Amino acid sequence: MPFQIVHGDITEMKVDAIVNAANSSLLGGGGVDGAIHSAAGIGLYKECLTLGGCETGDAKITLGYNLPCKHVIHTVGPIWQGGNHGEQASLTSCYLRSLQLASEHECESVAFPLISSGVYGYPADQAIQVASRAIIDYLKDHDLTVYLVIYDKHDYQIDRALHQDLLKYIDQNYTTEPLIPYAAPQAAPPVSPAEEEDDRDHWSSVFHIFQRTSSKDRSSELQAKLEQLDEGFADMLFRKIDEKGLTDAQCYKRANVDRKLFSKIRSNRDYKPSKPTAIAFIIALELPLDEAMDMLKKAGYALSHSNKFDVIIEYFISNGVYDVFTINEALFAFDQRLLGG
Ligand code: AR6
Repeated sequence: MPFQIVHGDITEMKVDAIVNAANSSLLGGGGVDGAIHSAAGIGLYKECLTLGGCETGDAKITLGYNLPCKHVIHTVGPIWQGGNHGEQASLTSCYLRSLQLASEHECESVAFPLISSGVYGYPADQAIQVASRAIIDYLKDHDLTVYLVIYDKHDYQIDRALHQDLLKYIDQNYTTEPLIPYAAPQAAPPVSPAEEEDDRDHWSSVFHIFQRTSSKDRSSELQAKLEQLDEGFADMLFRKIDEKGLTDAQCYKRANVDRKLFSKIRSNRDYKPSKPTAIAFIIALELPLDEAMDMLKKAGYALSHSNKFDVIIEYFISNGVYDVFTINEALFAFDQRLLGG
């Protein structure tokens, strides 16, 4: 998935590069900087000594040493001073410069912490917005997988009004009851050995007659049915892409789906996507709920009210919100799987 928000410790990310929220000396400090230096070991500190520091909004790159990543990109975020001192532009620049360095060093995957949102005091909700916007913008023209690693889940807040509205919708629509009332099976009455023997004889003769008389008819009937299959998921996807006048790239980028995965679907029309991937395409195509249900069915899925993920998706489609990243922010806040593939 090109852009993913994950919960965890950035020092454990197995990616090509992780980004460090450093200070201008680049010689270590507290927070994520301290965690990265202590996990990487003295080699990182020695290389940082050669870099000559770094300006706010800029970035420099080193090796990863004992970390599971190849590179560490060190960037210096702005200190929050109320928001009117160019903080947003500096923070955007941190993401952009880091991503440019990652591309120059042929990194295919990069993980960011929430730069400036700790010691430097940038309000976490605004820091997430700046980070997401900068990353999504960059991904419009670059093939890269980018993770935004949220260390403390409390830092993560979506828009308050959206959150309230979603809670209300979930409350009204989410049910843990099955949609069809469940009837417990009745215990079968005991069967005597003689009755069992009769039963076996009966079914075995029915089976032989069925096999002898109708196997030819049945196979041609089945053949005919197989030749008249309904349009499949991939065919509907490609038809809709054409109808909407989108290019393939526009579609998979809007869907937050990796180019390689999209090529797989292009070359194998029977490809069965995962449910979050199927929904990501539905969102990219901006399908109304009835068409969304139809397309999901073609991939073998449905939306149900006994699944929180489904209720959240239904909420966004019903409200005409077709931005995968906004939906993913909400899914993340409610601990659900994210869209894309
Ligand atoms: N993995 C991912 N994120 C983390 C981790 C971790 N292991 N540890 C903390 N965070 P901060 P800043 C999150 O203070 O605000 C340093 O001393 C944390 O929850 O590390 O840019 C530098 O040397 C927060 O959301 O960086 C500078 O002097 C985010 O990382 C100064 O702090 C950033 O918090 C930089 O301050």
